Amino acid sequence: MNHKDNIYSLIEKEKDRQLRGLELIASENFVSSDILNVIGSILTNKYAEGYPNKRYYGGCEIIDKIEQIAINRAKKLFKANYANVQSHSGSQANTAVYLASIKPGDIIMGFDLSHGGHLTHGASVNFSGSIYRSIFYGLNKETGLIDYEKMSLIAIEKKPKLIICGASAYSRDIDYKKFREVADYIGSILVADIAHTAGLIVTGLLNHPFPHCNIITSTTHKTLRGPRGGLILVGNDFEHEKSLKKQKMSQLIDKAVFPGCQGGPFENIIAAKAIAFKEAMTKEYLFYAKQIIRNAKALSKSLMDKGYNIISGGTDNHCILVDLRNKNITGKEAENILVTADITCNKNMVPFDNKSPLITSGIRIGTAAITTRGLKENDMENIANWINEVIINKSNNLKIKNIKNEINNFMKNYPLFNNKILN
Ligand code: DSN
Repeated sequence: MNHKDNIYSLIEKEKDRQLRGLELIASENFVSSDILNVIGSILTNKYAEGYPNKRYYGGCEIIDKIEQIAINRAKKLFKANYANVQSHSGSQANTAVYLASIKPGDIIMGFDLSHGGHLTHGASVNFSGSIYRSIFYGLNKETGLIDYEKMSLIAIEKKPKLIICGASAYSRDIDYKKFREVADYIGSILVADIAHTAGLIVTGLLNHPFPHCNIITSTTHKTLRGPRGGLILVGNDFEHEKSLKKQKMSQLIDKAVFPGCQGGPFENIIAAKAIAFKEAMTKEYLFYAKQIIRNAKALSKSLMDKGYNIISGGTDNHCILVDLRNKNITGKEAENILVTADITCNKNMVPFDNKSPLITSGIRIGTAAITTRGLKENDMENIANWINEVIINKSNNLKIKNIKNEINNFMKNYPLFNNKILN
């Protein structure tokens, strides 16, 4: 660290890093200036434990209105009858949903982490895999698609109390109806975690989990392009028996978020979520969401043309999972060498990977952030070229430096998204 560094100078350096490079991390994005301003507003000063009109602190009259606007917009955007906008993250949203709907020791069924699922879907290193007994479904080895048949057989045999669908690294759309059929058959609660794809779902570009799923959890900062945070939604509210007492699922979730697993809500973030929900209802956002998918399809095709193996042979969403096993490079090496050329992505397990999660055989690429910067389909061939050139010249520092310069000059043409006031 440079001895002159301080937090402000480091923020400037980070801003330069974000602007000059190609941001391909599938879970990242760039928020609008409105959202950034609201995150940095004085709303952060206020304690407001509880819910609108039911708080444990005085002086919440204005905060109540803000949170209510966020709730109303979330319900409208996701076609839900109930929304809780207080979860600090997607993981905390999932924590609250489990707390609301099942008991310690119950069986949950999730998407295998090494096939594209998330830690909170039952991984042994996560609370979800230690408090609950987890079982998993995964991909078909040949097609790279979710093996719905096997999922049904496992579920019917083990009868999980809760099934969670949704993914962190799956590039295809999800057939929620198939999950519903199984959930109905065994009487389990069905949850969709749409953290990655929320923005593509609310614009109608991907299948909507409602009415098939009972509950949706999400983050607000990936394709949805809002502040870093979580969200819980219920389509049709229903009575649920927990601890011999029947209560509405919406009430159980409210209690599970606060006081169940969180304290005071971040009202600056909740206000920023409200802005993001409104942005996501605009025509401009629909164009943006369509472009995310067009870019992902074009990039996936360009990489395949260069001999890269793409899991499932393409993508329906913002995400591309590249299997590097035919390229003589691990995921870890690829992530590290790409970052030296200012191409940021993350190493990722590929299905049936024989390498550890710290090494991996693949990388995950996403197009949400570069699409916000304004890149279009015809730029994807360039990006595929740069990725390929860096990987095949991994020991050639001069070549990589030249590519980095090319990328830095190219990205100067795409200043950060700056949208109009939409509050
Ligand atoms: N870390 C997020 C992602 O990158 O997908 C999920 O929590």
